[in-house]
Amino acid sequence: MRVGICGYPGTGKSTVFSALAPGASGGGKGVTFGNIKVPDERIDQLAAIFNPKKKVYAEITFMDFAGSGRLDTGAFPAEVVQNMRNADVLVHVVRVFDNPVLADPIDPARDEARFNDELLLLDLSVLERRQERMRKENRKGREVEVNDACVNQLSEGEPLRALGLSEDDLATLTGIQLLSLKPLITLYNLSEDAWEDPAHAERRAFREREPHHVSLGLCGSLEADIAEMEPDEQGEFLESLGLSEPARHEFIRAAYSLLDYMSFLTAGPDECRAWPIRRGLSARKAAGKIHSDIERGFIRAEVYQIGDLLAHGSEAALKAQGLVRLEGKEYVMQDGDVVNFRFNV
Ligand SMILES: Nc1nc2c(ncn2[C@@H]2O[C@H](COP(=O)(O)OP(=O)(O)O)[C@@H](O)[C@H]2O)c(=O)[nH]1
Ligand SMILES: [Mg+2]
Repeated sequence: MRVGICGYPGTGKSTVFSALAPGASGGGKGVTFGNIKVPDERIDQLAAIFNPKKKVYAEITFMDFAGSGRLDTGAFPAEVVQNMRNADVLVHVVRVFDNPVLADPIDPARDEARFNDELLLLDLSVLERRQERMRKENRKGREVEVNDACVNQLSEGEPLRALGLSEDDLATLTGIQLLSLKPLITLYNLSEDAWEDPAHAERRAFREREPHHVSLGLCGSLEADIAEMEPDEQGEFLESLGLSEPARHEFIRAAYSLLDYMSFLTAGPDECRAWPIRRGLSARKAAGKIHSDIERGFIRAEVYQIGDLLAHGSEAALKAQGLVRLEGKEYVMQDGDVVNFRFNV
């Protein structure tokens, strides 16, 4: 999962980035990448039983873009837009702290509106050009209807993510990387005072805003400090602030629920591993995440729930109890399924 951190200058994007992806360094053209492992106690539980050579957690790649939107017009530089298009999820960092180098007052509602309008305009210009081209080519069918519906939605000032397009309709837009179609996390970067201020309670809490749009708050500079601490030091500090976990953990859950992600698991003497997939994926498609040969040569999946394994202690015990199921290619994968795919090539 690639998470793009965007926003206006001095809103704390780089600070939030270092809170979410501590210790990151790798760079690209106008973007810094930071990979983190998604904490998952199930991998540790599997490892305690299987003693694998390797533990592999799901990963998230955060991207901190070198450029920001313009404070006056709201527009983003072309290079930043290009980088935004490569993200699976957009994070809009909204400033709710006093930045002494900015004359610009704190105004979260204005910043959100400015950002949303910018995404709509960028998408509209892409889709209007496409509409024009399809008209010239005298194209007909669902592809044209979906494009028209999108242009209407944007013209009414609404993002494409709220349009509720079906999988088939979405497929007609493959490869266009529309920005207002991407799931959005509005991330309020609160000062320590704002964090404690009841007036900002709504911004602090995790909230579902619209379809595929959630918001939550954190205190960026504090979280960046927390992220740099040793684990036991971290625990004490969080406790002293009345927090139960780093904001990063809440953020990861928000991103997973937004993308409707879950993980299935594989376990054996070589590795215990989490595989992130979209909810609702069939066993055969899920097998393809591991290797295309396994998808192509799929025979069946041997599946059990990790909870059953923990209750019975070993695969052998599960088999003896008849708790290992044989599932076919259409089986819908469930969160916490431990799977062994049978296939031939
Ligand atoms: N008080 C306060 N200052 C912050 C916070 N987050 C960032 N800053 C400061 O705001 C300035 C801009 O932060 P930076 O992360 O570079 O912003 P960017 O331009 O959006 O990447 C820096 O001086 C940060 O120390 C915060 O949560 N609280
Ligand atoms: Mg920055």
